[in-house]
Amino acid sequence: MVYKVAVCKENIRGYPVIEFVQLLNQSFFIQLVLISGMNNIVLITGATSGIGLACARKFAAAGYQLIITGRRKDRLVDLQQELQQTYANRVLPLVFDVQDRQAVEHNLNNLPEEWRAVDILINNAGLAAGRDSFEAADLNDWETMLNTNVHGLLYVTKAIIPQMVERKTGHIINMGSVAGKEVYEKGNVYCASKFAVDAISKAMRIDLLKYNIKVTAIHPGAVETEFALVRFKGDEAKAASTYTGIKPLSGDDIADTIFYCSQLPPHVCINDLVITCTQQAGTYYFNKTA
Ligand code: NDP
Ligand code: 8X3
Repeated sequence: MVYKVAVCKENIRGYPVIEFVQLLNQSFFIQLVLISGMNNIVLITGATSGIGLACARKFAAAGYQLIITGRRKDRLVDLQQELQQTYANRVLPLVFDVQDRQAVEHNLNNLPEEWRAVDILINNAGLAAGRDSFEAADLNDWETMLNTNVHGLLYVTKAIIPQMVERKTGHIINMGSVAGKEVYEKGNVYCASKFAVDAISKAMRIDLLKYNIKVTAIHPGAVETEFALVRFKGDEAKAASTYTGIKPLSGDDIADTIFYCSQLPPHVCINDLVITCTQQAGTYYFNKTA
């Protein structure tokens, strides 16, 4: 028999409740399902694939209500149905391109009343377009990366923070990259966009300090998602070669890490977290197997 036990968020973030439930579990052989995020709202940009999709599943499993965004409506609708059927969460899919300031503002400034109090914003939508030497790279690719990874993140954040400021609570989690810590050959503007995310995260943390808003930047190394396929514009062989000889991180690895950061007690904030697979150190050192 499965009993669903709803635990208020103040309690679940304190370990005693978890220990209490584990004790119950062991003593009375009762299978309990914790609903740690019940009533909390998480907004995840770029939830149609990879890290964002893994985050959506992770937070849904913990009972969060989810706002999921991306450009591919069919995937968002499928995900909404999957999460609602599996976990009975409320899920709001929003289809927009983060590069389009008007579309971002239209969608996020007109959220239904019950969706306005976003507790956690995961600024994940992003991409690399091309991997070319500076002189050969395509200006359109550069614009796409800057418009998505930097401007898009800013548009979304500006739309979401007013209610966090007003409520004096909230957690913003920005998706950086090891590419935002070290420049590598042919990484040029992708690296620049992630250096910008790093700087913006630091700036947010300082300016939003007075409002009790946590800001965490996550900087992964190679994660096997659709990222490489997008970067190499559908060239599957090139995309696959990104991960040859290593066991890369998975979207789930990053979702687990983000979830951990989001569950810490109110007085604890992980500022900056670099995470790679064990066979990677920084952006250019790999211990590849033959
Ligand atoms: P995926 O390509 O699998 O996912 C990218 C997501 O971003 C998709 O859901 C996509 O949705 C969304 N997205 C891209 N452009 C836009 C746009 N203009 N408007 C709205 N949504 C957009 O890649 P990952 O999951 O790997 O990437 C997620 C983040 O992680 C990115 O910011 C990336 O830079 C970062 N990262 C990735 C690493 C990796 O090795 N994979 C390592 C370090 C950081 P849709 O196409 O439906 O719009
Ligand atoms: C993605 C990681 O090293 O391909 O941000 O730039 S890398």
